[in-house]
Amino acid sequence: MFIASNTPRRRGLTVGALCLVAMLCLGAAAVAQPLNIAPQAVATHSGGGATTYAPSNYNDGVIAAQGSLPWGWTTGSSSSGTSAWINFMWSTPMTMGEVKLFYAGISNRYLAGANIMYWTGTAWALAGSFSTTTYTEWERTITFAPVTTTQLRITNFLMAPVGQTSNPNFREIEIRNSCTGQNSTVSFIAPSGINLPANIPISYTVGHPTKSFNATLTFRFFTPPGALMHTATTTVAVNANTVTGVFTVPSTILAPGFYRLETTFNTMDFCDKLSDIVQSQVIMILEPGQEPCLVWPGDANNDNIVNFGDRKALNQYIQDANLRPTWLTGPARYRVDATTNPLTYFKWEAQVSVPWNTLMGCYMDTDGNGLVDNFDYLAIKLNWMRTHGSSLKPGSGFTAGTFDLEQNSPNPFRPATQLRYAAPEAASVRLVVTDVFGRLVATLVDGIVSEGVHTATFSAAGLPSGTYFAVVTMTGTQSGLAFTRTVKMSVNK
Ligand SMILES: [Ca+2]
Ligand SMILES: [Ca+2]
Repeated sequence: MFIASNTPRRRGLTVGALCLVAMLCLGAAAVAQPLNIAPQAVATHSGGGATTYAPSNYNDGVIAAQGSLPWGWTTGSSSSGTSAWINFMWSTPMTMGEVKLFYAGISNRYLAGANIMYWTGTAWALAGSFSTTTYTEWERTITFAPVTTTQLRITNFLMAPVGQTSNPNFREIEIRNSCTGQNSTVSFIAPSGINLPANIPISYTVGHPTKSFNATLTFRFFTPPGALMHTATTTVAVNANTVTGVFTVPSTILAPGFYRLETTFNTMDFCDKLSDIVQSQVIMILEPGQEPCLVWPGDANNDNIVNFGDRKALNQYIQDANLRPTWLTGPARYRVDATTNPLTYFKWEAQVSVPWNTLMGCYMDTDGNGLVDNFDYLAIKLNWMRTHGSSLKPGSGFTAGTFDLEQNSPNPFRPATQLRYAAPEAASVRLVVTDVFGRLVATLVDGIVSEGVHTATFSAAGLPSGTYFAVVTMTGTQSGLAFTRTVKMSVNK
């Protein structure tokens, strides 16, 4: 069998390749040849034995359509330099701009590089080259500035591991013209935020100025860590410059969270062949009525500053969540540069996150990976003592019907100020004041309070001027719901 079992199949097998497998080649001549392929070329090589291959030995009669060399073909005694080569020759000068190699490694030997040379009429000149350390790749397209010539030569083989001298094992070689066609135009857009249980309408545009064909659009939803959660496919008849449509995916198949919607357009490219164009967009899916939280990595208790208070809050949260696993896992955050910037989730800026089961969960997951654990101390360390101005929403109002802590009044103050807090049910309340380092300054409330609005007074007598934080922690005695809020207070002389 020509095709080894470990050789990956590629898309879009041409007539030539099918013939090659099944030897059903009689009809091939009647089929229009693919465009941009050197016709009537012959291949020779530098190895021992025969130096000229009749194209029909390997293929459907047009070697340049599917230039194929036998399995196990050898470069001969040299693994690099110019003494090993494969030539493609034709009689009428043609413009070439692309060589595609399909090769395979066996017995741990791989093609790690090669040069493409062209014949100027008097000498060989370099057209293009490649090298790789990804030895398991199976195909490589080398594009180069188009050259008009009658010969192309593949040479300067680099084999891996170093020292190997044979068996590049080309399954096929394709040589193409300079591909003067035109690419399809493609684009898509989906809403950046979706509230369940709505559907996700994906608007797309596909078009080609000169060709008609069927495009295949594949939509894939990935979680931030890269797990594929859903795939959908549609076919679009491209018969105009611009074809538009809407493909709808039910969002109920996805849990709330961030997703990267990757759309692959299999369309006609400038070489007049079908190839993939991949675009992506981020979509956030929320439960009805949910709003995203803005996370400052390291500010685990969301009080505007990263200090001891965050280490303590994280400790407490993990301890409280010991018997509540749903508190420790939630939707992972999404940063578009996550694959190229390993520190992106620690960057000191407001990062959008999908809410967790608990109010504080998304802040506690300081590194955004969807898990609250000891690794989240790292963001605290990296952003130690940093402050921001966005969490304290002054004027956002005080809600008596839910757990809440109001901005102190007056503020700034000297000597005393008042803090209102609300509990919608009897609750265990702890209201403390800390300095900017998170050190305890005063305990204002520590015990069970009844349902309703309460007021606590904080006296700064004897304390230096500066910034202080009032931190309230409330847990409903019936619901078990936990709430934490911090307000920043200024003590002035
Ligand atoms: Ca903090
Ligand atoms: Ca985490």
